[in-house]
Amino acid sequence: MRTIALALLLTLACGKAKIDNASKPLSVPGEKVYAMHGKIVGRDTKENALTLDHQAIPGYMEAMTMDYIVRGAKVESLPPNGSTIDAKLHVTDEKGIWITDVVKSP
Ligand SMILES: [Cu+2]
Repeated sequence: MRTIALALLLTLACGKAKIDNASKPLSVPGEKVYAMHGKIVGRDTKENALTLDHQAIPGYMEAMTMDYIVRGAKVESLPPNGSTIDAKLHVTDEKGIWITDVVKSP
């Protein structure tokens, strides 16, 4: 029992260490991409995620505040909390959702 638990733990740890969210592919085949506009209200450097208070994304999501994994950049390098931003939201059926191209709105 203990061995199984340890093996599982190692598998999870290795899976995570392999590739961090910031370095995962920016795009995958079959994804849908939506334009996002909102405000950064928080960030999680471990998950490389931003908490965004964003406007409605027509055809996909109402306006709301939620966390989004960021790919292609470290959240530490993105505009400070309180910034109004534009981003691209990538949505897949089985590989989750994430954002890229986070830039301060003009
Ligand atoms: Cu949402």
